[in-house]
Amino acid sequence: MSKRVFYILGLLLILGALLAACGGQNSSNAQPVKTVVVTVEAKGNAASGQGATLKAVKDRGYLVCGVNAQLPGFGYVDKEGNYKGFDVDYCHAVAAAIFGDPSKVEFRPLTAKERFTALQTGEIDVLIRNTTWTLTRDTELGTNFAPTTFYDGQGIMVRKDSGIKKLEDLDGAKICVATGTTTELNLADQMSARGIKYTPVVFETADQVFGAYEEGRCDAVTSDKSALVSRRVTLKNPANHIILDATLSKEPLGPLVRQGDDQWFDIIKWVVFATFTGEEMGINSKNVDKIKAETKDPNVRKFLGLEGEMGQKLGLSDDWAYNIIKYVGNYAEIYDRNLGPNTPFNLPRGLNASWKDGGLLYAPPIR
Ligand SMILES: N[C@@H](CCC(=O)N[C@@H](CS)C(=O)NCC(=O)O)C(=O)O
Repeated sequence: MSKRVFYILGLLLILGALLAACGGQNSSNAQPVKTVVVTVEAKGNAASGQGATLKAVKDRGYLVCGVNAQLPGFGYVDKEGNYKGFDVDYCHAVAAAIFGDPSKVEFRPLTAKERFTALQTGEIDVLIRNTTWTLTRDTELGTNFAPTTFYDGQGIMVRKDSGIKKLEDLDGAKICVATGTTTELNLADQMSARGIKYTPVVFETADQVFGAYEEGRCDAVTSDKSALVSRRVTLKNPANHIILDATLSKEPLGPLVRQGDDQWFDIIKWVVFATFTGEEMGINSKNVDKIKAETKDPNVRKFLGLEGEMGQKLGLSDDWAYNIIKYVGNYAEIYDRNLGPNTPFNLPRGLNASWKDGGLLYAPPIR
């Protein structure tokens, strides 16, 4: 267990003892509330405590962002050796908000199994790697989830000629799955709920999982539907594989930070909201300069840093959101660039549409 988790458990125990001693909130002999100061030691690059992460990032001169390196469209390394993808662009957006320069990022490739430890120990400042928000991860890992950037669900891919059409057809099947994922747990739950017997064939990385499936060592492969669509293009004959209609779970994917630095948590949350807001307001990387020069709309002026000092409230400069939109784009641009009709994935927006178009993306007001 990491030192951080240890300290957090310690804090909970002390708070629990205090509450017990005070007999709860309404007790007549309640004691004055004591402040418990817990020192959290973080190793590696990062710092901890209120405001410490932003300071560490600024002093270092770049953000350290934990990403996937094996998921085309989301987090991968292109032929020139550059990290690309939807999640990777969110790392660039954080860098743009802090430095006014999207390139000030160092990427750390992480497997599903490694990712939480890398965040807990301070090896990375933020994890943006197709990670599902769950209650257990929110409460037991010392991490906080920023708003969901991609609403997903778990799916199953099979060979077209296998005759498998629905979950029940997988009785007795071997199913390839990555360890340390919600995928592994959901599969077990869903199959046991339906009384379907199967053999999980477990690997650590996506390359191993999909490599084994391609070699025919499994009858099916399961992952987030986005990951299936992503990895299908890496198979020899993508058209020979189909994704079943069944959705086994909800997989809200988004960035996460360490607990203990609310300023940093706020920054990551509002970077995500800024990308939603840009789309809501019809402001994108192409028209942002013109709009900034001409607008009289107070909401747009606050968003673009012309009034209201919104950035300073986050510890950033007031053009933080302008820089995100200018250098990385609004949500629609980020989505289309990585997953849209001009990419091999051509993923419909679905739940990932703005609330204005009937989707789930909704940003609180910037005011
Ligand atoms: N969203 C799920 C699954 C995430 C996940 O890591 N999926 C696998 C799909 S095979 C993956 O991306 N593996 C890549 C790797 O670990 O290198 C979670 O948060 O647990």
